[in-house]
Amino acid sequence: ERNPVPAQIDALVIGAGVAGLYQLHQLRGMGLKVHGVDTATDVGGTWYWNRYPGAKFDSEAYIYQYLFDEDLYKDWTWSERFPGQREIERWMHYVADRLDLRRDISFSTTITRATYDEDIGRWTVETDKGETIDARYLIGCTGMLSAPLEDRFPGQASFKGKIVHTARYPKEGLELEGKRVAVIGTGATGIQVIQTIAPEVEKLTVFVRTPQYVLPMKNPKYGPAEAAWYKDRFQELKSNIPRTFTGFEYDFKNKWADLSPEQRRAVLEDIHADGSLKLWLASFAEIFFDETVSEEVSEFVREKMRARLKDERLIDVLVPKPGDYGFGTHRVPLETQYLETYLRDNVEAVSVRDNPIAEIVPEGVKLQDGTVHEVDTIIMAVGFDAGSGALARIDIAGRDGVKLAEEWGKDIRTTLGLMKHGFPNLFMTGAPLAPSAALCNMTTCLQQQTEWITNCIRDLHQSGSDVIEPTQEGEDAWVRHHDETADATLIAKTNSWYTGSNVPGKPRRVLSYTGGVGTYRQKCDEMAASGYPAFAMSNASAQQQA
Ligand code: NA7
Repeated sequence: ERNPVPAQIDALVIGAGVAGLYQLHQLRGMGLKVHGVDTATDVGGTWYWNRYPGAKFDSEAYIYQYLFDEDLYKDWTWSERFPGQREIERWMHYVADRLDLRRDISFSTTITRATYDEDIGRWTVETDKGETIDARYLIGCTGMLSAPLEDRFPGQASFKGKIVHTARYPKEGLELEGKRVAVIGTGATGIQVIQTIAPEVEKLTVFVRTPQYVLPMKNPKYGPAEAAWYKDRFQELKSNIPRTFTGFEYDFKNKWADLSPEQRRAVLEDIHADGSLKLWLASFAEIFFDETVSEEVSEFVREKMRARLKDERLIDVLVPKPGDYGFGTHRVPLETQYLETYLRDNVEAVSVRDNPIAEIVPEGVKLQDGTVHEVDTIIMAVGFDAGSGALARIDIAGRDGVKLAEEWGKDIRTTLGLMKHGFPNLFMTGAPLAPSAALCNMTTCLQQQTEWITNCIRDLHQSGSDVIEPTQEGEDAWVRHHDETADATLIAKTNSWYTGSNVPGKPRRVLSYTGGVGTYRQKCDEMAASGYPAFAMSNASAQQQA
């Protein structure tokens, strides 16, 4: 049964994933009348939608959990270091049950339009069910990587077989056994799909455009000893994780210049053997800034990859080339026997770097040179309109009827990644110019962002106001700081969803704040402690009464 949406509330939370659930819980705890909506039929967000074969964490499960409630944390036990989607989804259900959240969420409900009324300082929000909600605050917990690029190729509708984007993989699954399957894309998603389905399918054809740096995952099962090991450290995790550079349990400790070549090699080998993202997020911070260090660490990873692939043609297709881009300037995927998958007889890697996919035809995938790869099923692991995509797909009109999609279509700007000038009382999480999936363990960042929003609304009310909006100057200052920080990194020079270059026409900007999770937190805290100098506050209710 779908919960009806209330007509008038204090806050509407869009999205029932990691951010939305906690946001709802906090605002409810504050005594606000708050309601959640989600297009999905249940909670989970990313972990509801991404049910493709092999979907799993690349963050250690015990650091992906919420840290705001010790019992909530300790009463859940993971089965392995990097669990899969089913288990993560069960965890999210556990959270929703424990906090009794579902009663305040309308599922199967999509927000189509939101219009700000300046006279009353409130949002009028419309759903696809024809309902209207009048809300003081609109909070987009819509996800950083939740707007899939579903219509990627001409001719998709003509395909005779099944064609799916990984983030819309059907709940009941797809029959892959005995099928000729194409996977397009070798990002974190494609890699998980490829290594998982290869043994099942008759033939797997992988279309590879940009080869990836990959790191082998070590995924031990967790028993009572491991559970005790992380649960006993709850307080330590709670105080350390939010202060690291990337919101993981580890941080950069080594300085490249302080070590000899042998010592550097030893550090890299040691960290590589950890089988986690540590080589990326806790080896040498210089990989993000210094071309020489970047190249040396990149070569270290390429060497590991070449040794596993052996075959020269596969190496050519699957291993990044010097000068392409550096290790860690794109999202680094963890993998399990991913490279070895290409050594199987039923798996073919097709490079589409110089001979791109031209269109989908009824029989399969057609390349620019006219070659058609005939397949029964196409799995598109082609990614997302990251950061701005999810909110921009809603028709949001702020002050003076200004449209968010149009603004972001010209230039993607926010203040602290939490609000946008021209859009009073619209808060967002996982949004552009805040730390996010690019360089942050998502739960760490989303907890901090939702907590900031909650505190902001509390401060606003305490100051006798009910409308808040970043000033133009405030926003300019954040964008400037963000850009200066981002432009000092090698990430700014690369092409991927990190810079928006995966979406044709999207204005280019490093989408994620690169100054570090701990630093960002400090800046957010200072903004609040100093009375929100980058924001203007007012009281619409009082003005209305006057
Ligand atoms: P990504 O990382 O954006 O990867 C998308 C992949 O699809 C990537 O290999 C792309 O190649 C490829 N792609 C996209 N369009 C095309 C076309 N037209 N032709 C060939 N190949 C194409 O998305 P993921 O879902 O893997 O990961 C997203 C995030 O989710 C991930 O970072 C995690 O944080 C979770 P390209 O590199 O553009 O050449």
